[in-house]
Amino acid sequence: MSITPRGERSIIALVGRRNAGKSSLINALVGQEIAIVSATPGTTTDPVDKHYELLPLGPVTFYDTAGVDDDGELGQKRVASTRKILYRADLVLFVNDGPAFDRHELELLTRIREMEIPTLMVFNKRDLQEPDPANLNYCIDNKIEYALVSAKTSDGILEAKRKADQTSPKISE
Ligand SMILES: Nc1nc2c(ncn2[C@@H]2O[C@H](COP(=O)(O)OP(=O)(O)OP(=O)(O)O)[C@@H](O)[C@H]2O)c(=O)[nH]1
Ligand SMILES: [Mg+2]
Repeated sequence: MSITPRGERSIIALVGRRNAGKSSLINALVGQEIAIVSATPGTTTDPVDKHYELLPLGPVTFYDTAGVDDDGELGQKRVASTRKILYRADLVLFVNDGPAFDRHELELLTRIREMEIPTLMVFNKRDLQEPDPANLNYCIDNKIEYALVSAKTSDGILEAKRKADQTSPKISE
């Protein structure tokens, strides 16, 4: 059982491309529909925080964020908001739904590594497709733990929670 330091909630940031299933993953992790999900890319705009008691991690605050590939002037502002969240994150759940990482994802991954934030790569939509081999290699080369899940069927979600707990020493201490 994990206890958060200083009695604080641990901050978990969900990042990734639009439509990757970030909001769906929050719902699957907590087993409730607390985040808005839709097939329209760009559904989550400003970072949304949700408090939850998540075993085995303890009390957490999820930050659901806008897609890192959001474009245009407004999109750029949303991406900047996502980046700000990183400064507060104890754990990043990086969500990818199959395709090879694009430049937005690679740029964000580099930043996250530079900031040394514990990261679990979550390959979502495994009911539809396997992750691109290049993405798996990226994780292996950079020693990033990963989990394969379907937020839709909840397949792999328990294992992802266990890995998230192990990935974040700060949360598990
Ligand atoms: N088949 C399948 N569909 C999924 C899965 N996870 C999410 N989806 C669908 O993918 C679409 C996008 O899901 P969201 O959770 O809204 O994705 P998001 O990353 O929050 O998207 P934005 O907020 O637009 O950035 C929705 O139509 C979901 O129902 C999954 O594991 N399997
Ligand atoms: Mg969303």
